Parts: sequence; structure tokens; C-alpha cells
Amino acid sequence: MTAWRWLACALLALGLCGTVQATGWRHLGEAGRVERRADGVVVHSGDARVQVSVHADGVFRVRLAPEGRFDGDASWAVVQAAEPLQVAIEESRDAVRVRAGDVVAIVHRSPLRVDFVDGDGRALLADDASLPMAWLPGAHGTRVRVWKAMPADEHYYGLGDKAGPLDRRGRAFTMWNSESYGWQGTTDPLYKSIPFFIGLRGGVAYGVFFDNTHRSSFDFGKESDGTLSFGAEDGPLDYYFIAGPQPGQVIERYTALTGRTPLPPLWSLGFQQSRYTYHPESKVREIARQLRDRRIPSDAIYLDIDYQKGYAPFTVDRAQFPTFEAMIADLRREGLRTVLITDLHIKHDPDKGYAAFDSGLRDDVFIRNPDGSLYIGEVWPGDSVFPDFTLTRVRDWWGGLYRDFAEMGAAGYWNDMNEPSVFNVPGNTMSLDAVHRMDDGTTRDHRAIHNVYGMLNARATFEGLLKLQPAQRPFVLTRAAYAGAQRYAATWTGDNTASWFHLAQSTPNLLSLGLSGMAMSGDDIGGFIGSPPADLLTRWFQLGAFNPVYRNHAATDTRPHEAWVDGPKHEALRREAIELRYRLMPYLYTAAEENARTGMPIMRPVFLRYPQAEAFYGNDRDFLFGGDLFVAPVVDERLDAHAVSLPPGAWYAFGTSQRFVAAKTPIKINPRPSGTPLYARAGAIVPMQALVQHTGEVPKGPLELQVYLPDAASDECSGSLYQDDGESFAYREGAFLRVAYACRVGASTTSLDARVVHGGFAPWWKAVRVTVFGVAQRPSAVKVDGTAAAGWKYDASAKTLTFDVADAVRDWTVEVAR
Ligand code: NBV
Repeated sequence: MTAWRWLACALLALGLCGTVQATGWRHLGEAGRVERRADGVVVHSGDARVQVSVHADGVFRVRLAPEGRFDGDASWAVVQAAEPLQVAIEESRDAVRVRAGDVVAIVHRSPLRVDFVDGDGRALLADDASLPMAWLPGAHGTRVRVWKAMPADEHYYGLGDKAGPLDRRGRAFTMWNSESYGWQGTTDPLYKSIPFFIGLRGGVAYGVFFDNTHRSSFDFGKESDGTLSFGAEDGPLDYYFIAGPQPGQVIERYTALTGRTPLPPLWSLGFQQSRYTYHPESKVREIARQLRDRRIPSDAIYLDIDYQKGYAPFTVDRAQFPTFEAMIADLRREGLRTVLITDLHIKHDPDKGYAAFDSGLRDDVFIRNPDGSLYIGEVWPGDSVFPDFTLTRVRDWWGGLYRDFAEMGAAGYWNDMNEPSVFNVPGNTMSLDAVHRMDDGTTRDHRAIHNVYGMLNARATFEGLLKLQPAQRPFVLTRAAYAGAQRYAATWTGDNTASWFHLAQSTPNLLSLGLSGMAMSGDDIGGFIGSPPADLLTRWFQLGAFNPVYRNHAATDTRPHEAWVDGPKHEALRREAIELRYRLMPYLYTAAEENARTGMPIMRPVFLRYPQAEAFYGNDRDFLFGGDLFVAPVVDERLDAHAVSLPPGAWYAFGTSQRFVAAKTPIKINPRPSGTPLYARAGAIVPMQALVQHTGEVPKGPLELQVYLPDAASDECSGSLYQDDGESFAYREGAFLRVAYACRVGASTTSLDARVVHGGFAPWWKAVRVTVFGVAQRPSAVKVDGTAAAGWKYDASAKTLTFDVADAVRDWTVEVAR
């Protein structure tokens, strides 16, 4: 069939074969002339051209120009300039090979198609030989599409937060940012468009980033088993092949290409309390008081749309919030930051002295219709206008709107509705003909810009805040996104529902966002829509403690969702979950810094650390929190025992010496645990701290290190700690502390080392308290830098050894003799 299909295409030159005839697609035919370039080749095929170039180490770029002219090279997503690398080009009768490092792109001549293989010639990703790349001119532009062979045992991940299982195999998805109130398991598309996926087969991974902002689609074998494809309604066929072989390397390369999440302010990793909507001011103050009186550790309170006057962004309803500035300052004194919603739709309110509208009209910042009139859409404030965020000057104008709020002391901003969402119109968004202006004087219609619009809104907010408060790390939460949005904002999964299904769905969504570059993500704890029963809400608080963004939020017509609403038993369990989060803050912040530096997500599917562990390829429930903690949450209401299968190697029940070996699992926990089963890797060294009520409070006591002993000297035993001031950019000038910890289990001695890798910041602690788990017998001696340690303790029943290192912000070694 395949051969036949190709033969027909070849015979009829422009392809009037089965598929092609029915649909009119024009597939590439034979390759003609080959132009050699420093970074790769341009191969001709009739009028069409295909460019295959090396963009960076392990990253190839493929572009198709149906008419022979490549579009301008602009991208909203890509921030990495092409690197000059050693590229070897070999031509043979059948193909042209472009080799860089360990990856080879094979451009076959007949038909013209591109395969990627590794240094040993093993196929990584190959065009479907019977369906070469194609284009299809139409009324609103030219559709483009690529078809790839889909091995039977390959799994697919990514595309941001799509509903349904983490593995995308067997399903098809659309990229079109959409307001998705009440989305369910099969709803597609959702709010974001991140056209990036990872293929994983037998432990070997690669990535594909299709850089096209139009409505696009991905099909992982749904239309035809054995074929995956992606394409768009218009815009360039322009994609990047990203080599691994480790899945972590793919993410590292993808986030080098599209940018990384900047180090977030420490407070944003704390627990955040939100609701649609806390008002008036007395209610906000009352929530703050409850949080503190009940000792629910927390760092932020969100104000949703009702703090504004007539829902007009950048206004304050003074009747409801008479002392708004004083309220922000009072909360701040209690260690609670105020996050304000600032939707992008500006109320169409001429001649009323509404500064955001008046200044915007004066500066001509709003999007217009093709006839030059203002585009007006209905949203919360009624008739509204929309900033043209594609223009740098408009982003600057938008950024300036935050001046007053910044001066009032607000700490973060929430960009909602930025798909953009428009009421009472088909498609619930802006007219597709609305005109966006580019800095170079050209224009694009909304079809081309829709999927990046929300990201540009977040960008304008982020960049504006940087200008207003250059010494403060901005915190922006965006609902819509395109690839690269991680450079500007954290995100959440929109309007989920208070159901067990949504609790379980949150993990694959957040894992996928992390794999897709957006690690700073969370969902509405408790579900936005509907009122969760007490046990569901408790489980949600427990799972959320391991989400990068930990925010409790709910819609207007739901019962209260705060931690205390279901009586003391549930409140205690919820508090306990939040407290563990705060105790783990040094570990979490270290993971956030790793994410900022390398792109490695904070919440990780097990295969990210254990690519060979195929049993976990389809596990949507469990995940790694940072590199060393395994979370096996309870996300259903069954009464059966809770079964846990551990990742490879040995693991400890967190905070105990109870050790398990993966091969001997699943563990059946019966009765079901009241908290979240949490395990530490044998060989993990986990930094922790004493409990605080918010991240601005200095922990009392030493830094705590939990050391989980591995079996043998050969087993890796390590941990790290990153600390800085948590809010400024001084770390960029070296004002940070990085410590590497390592342990070694020897025949007669076990040693533990701390090595200050970078000592540019003085932390809150001087001493370290170490607890070693899994110590089978009482040591004969414990020495710190060769001198007997004072006051070490061995607990025979808990099999733990505890000791202090008094002056610990330096290199030190502890030796524990058998
Ligand atoms: O601003 C109100 C809500 C907000 O609470 C929610 O988190 C967003 O996803 N917003 C949507 C607008 C309308 C919701 C019905």
C-alpha cells in the first residue's frame, strides 16, 4: 500500500494519488539541486525548497518553502541564536547526510524526505516514506503538514496541559488557545498551545518543536495507526528536531531553544490562598487573620475581579476597598503578599477619566478591525478593547499600567482571560480578521497571532514589572501560553472541577507542562467549579503540596474552600500537608533553581530519571518531586489498599529507615494512608528547615539534612542546596550559596561531605543537623573533620543517627565508624 501510494505520487508528479487526490495536498517529490551551506543544506524539489540546518548541539531545524521562498526568520518562541558548529555534509546517490555531533539528518532524494538517526545509525525519527511533507493552498493561507513513521512501541509526551493521559499515543490534539470553563477529560483544545512533544522508546528520547503560531494539530496515530503527523492551517512549516538520548537532555535543549523559567521569588513557592472572589476589604483581612490564627502557613492572597471598579482593569473599587494600600501593607506585615488579577481587556469607557482606556486610545495601542475601527468585544467590564501586544511600544505601555499597583506594594499579578476570551461571539475569541501590527510595519490577522497573544500579554506584564522594580523578581501567573511563555510567567490549568477525576488529572497536566518547559505550574486546589466534599479537598491539599504552584482557588458560587472549612480533623491533615511543604522549602527552592538553570522540571515523571523504566511510561498518578522524592498520592475515593510501585532501586518511606526495594513492590498500604505516601531515594540527601508560617520568616534552628543511606559504596549518594535572598537578582552577581553534599558507604566507615561550591551568600543558618536513616547498628565513633562529634545520638529502634555540625557554612567531612 505504502509503496503503491508513493508510486502513484511519483508518477503524477504533483501527486494525484489516493490521499492526495482526495484532499488536494501537494507533497514533495524528487530532490533536485542541493545547495551546501555552512550549517546544512537547502534541497530543491520543483519550485519547493527544504532547508535542513544544524541550529545548536543536538538540535536540527527543518523548513519547507513550497514556493521556494523562506519566510522571514522571526519567532516568538525561539531565543537561542543558531550556533556555529562543525557540520559535515556527505552526498550520495540516494541521500544527503548532514552530520553534527552524534546526530545525522538523512535527506533522502526519492522522495525528498528527512530522517534523523543517531551516531550508530539507529533511527530516531523518520518521515513517512509514502507521505512526504506537503502543503495545501486555501482561502485563509496555505496548510502545511509533516507525516512521520510511528513505531509501535514509542510513547509521546508534552504539548503542555492537554486533558487525558500523559502518554499522547493514539490521540490527536489541536493547538488553539481556548477559554475552557468546565473542561473535561476529552476537552481539546485547552488554554495553551505548546507545540512541542517528546518521543520515548526503549529509554531513548527525542523532541520535536513545531514553531508555528497558527491553529495547529498533532496526531499520534489516531487517524492511522503507525503514522504521526503535525501541521498547521497556515504559516511556515518550520520545526526543530531535538536529540536526547536522555529525556532530560531533550528538555534541557528545548528550554535552551525557547528559554527557561527565571528563578521565581521564594514566596511564590509558598502556599497561596485565592478565591473568586474575596471582597470587600474586610473579607480579605478576615481570611488573612484566619490563616495566621489557625497557623496555616501561607505566603499570598489573591484578589480576583471584584476588587476592581466595574471590572475595569487597573482600577480599585474604593467603596469596597476603602484602605486598599493599607490592606496590602498590613497583609505584608503578616508575611502575606497580595496578588492582583489584571485582565487584558480594557473597558471601552471613553471620556470618563479611565486612565487605561484614555492613554491607550491616545497612544493608539488597541487592536483594530480591517476597516480601521476599534475591535470591541464583550468581557467582564462590558464592551472592551484589546491591547496590540505584538508591538513593543504597546507592551511598554501595558507594563507602565502597573506603576500604581507596584507603588501600593502588590507583589504579583494574574493575567487571566488572555486566550483572549470574548463573550457571546462564535469561537469565544477575537474576530479572526482583527489586525495585529508588527514592529516592522507589517500586519498579521488574528489567525496568526491568536496562540501567542496570551504569552505576549504575560511578557508585557513581566517586562513592565522589571522596569518598574528592577531589583525584584516579578511574579506573573498566566492562563494562556505559547512555547516560551515560561520566560515570563507561571501558569495554572484553568477552570477545573471539584471531582476525583480532576484531582487525578492534575498530575499528568502538571507533569506535561513541566516536560513542555513550563515547570512553574499548578491547578486550583479543590477544583474551581463545584464544591468538593471534605475528603476530596483534603486529598487535593495533600497532592498540591508537591505541585510547583500551590494555590487554593474556587469559583463564586461554591462553598468555601479554605483549609479550615471542614472541621478540626480535616484542618489538621491539610495543615500537616502545607507544613511539610514549608519544611521542604530548601529542597524545593533548590529544585526551582535547577529548573531555572537547566530546564529540568520540579515535578518529574519517573522516566525522566529512569528512562529505561518502561513500567512508568504510562503511570499518570505518581511522580518525582525534585530529583529524589517519589510521591504516590491518593487520588481516588476507593476503599481498597493503596498500591505503590516504586521506581528502580531502593527507597525509604520518607522520614523513616523503612526501606523498600523496587523489585519487591507494589507495596499495598492498607488501610489507606491519611497523608500522601512519600519516599526518598536510597542515596538522597534532602535539605530541610524548621517550620515557618511564611517564607519571609527566618527558620529557628539549624539547616536540617536527611541522609538516606544507600546500600553500597558504588551507589550514588548526593544532594545539593541552593540559597539566596529569595527576591532580588543579586544572585546573578554571585550572591548565592551552593553546597554539594555526598555520602559514601565504606566497609568500616560511612562518610558525609559538604562542599561549598559557591559561597556568595550568608544563609540564615550556621549549624546543620544531620539525620542519617538506615543505620543498622550503633556507630563506634562519629567524627567531624577528624574530631569526635559532641552529642551524637543513635536510635536503635528508628535506626537513625543524629548529629550536629556547628559551624557548617563551609566544607566539612563527617566520618561514622562502624
Ligand atoms: O476572574 C474570574 C475567573 C477566575 O477566578 C478563574 O480562575 C479564571 O480561570 N475567571 C476565570 C473568569 C471567569 C470564570 C467563570
